[in-house]
Amino acid sequence: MDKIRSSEITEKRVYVNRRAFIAAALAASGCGLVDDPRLIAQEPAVHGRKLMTVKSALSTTEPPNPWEHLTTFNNYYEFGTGKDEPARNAPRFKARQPWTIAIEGECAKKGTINLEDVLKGQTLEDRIYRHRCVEGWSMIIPWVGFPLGNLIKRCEPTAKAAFVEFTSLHDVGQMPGQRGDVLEWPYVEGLRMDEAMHPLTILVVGLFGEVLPNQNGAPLRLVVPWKYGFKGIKAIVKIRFVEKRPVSSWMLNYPHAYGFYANVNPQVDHPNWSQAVEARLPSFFRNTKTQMFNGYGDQVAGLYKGLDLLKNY
Ligand SMILES: Nc1nc2c(c(=O)[nH]1)N[C@H]1C(S)=C(S)[C@@H](COP(=O)(O)O)O[C@H]1N2
Ligand SMILES: [Mo]
Repeated sequence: MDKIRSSEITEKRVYVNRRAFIAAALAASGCGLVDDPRLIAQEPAVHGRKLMTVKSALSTTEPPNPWEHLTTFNNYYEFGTGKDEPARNAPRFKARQPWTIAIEGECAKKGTINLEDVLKGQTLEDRIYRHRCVEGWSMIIPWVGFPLGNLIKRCEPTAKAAFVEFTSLHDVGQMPGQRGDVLEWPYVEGLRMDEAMHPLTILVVGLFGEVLPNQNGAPLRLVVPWKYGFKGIKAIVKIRFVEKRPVSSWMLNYPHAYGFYANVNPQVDHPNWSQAVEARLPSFFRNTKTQMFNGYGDQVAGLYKGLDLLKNY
């Protein structure tokens, strides 16, 4: 008993010292993404700044794609439609300090919240998820994040809040892709409230245990692993609770091809290609069978009982 106690004390002292060290490192570097000690390297990281994380039981055991790959093959039309363009154009992007998120609509706690306040009291988890892009490629991605539901509860949605709408930053000066009209800007996505509250749905601030690179959606993005990648909206600046189903950017611009649900479904083809198979990068051969709900059916199929998934795609 005594032994346990003294080890706890030691743990605590180490923890406190580490916090002090982190705070000092932050002051010295002056490069905080947000002014939260957990977001600053307590030790030099390979590509940037390391996060304090815990492992998640909800991770897949498949080996992740390497950092190089995850940060150079991206979809982020604000920085160009080429897969290599976000890696070239997004590093220049400067996230507003502090990064604020507007909380609007059907909730008691409307207002503006700083990212550092969002992160206060959150445990950041390493979540290794399968990622399936609607275009037919897939990767294994080690995200760092926390359940979106934790933030939603703090907003105290009203009984009328049936959906959650997310909006990305609109900043034509910093996002060259917004000068074009491949999509209407800003990028918008939405989830049904029960999808948003599902424990697999996370807000992401990191990759491979480090601070999220710009091309992957820094400083804050959504990840919903049983849906096509386009649901994973990047650079989130607004979260709005609504009664009616939001119209997402891809529904608005290409309604014949993109529905609201965007559940990974090998039986519903894109108008121009089959969704039955996928190319697991770095292979470009579509020889991996796509799984219903991207393999997360055991956890999420219950959300869609009674819904015709051939019509509600
Ligand atoms: N704001 C914004 N978010 C976005 C996109 C985008 O163009 N703009 N592309 C989506 C698509 S289609 C995919 S597949 C994922 C890619 O995320 P990654 O580059 O981090 O893997 O981001 C999604 N989020
Ligand atoms: Mo995608």
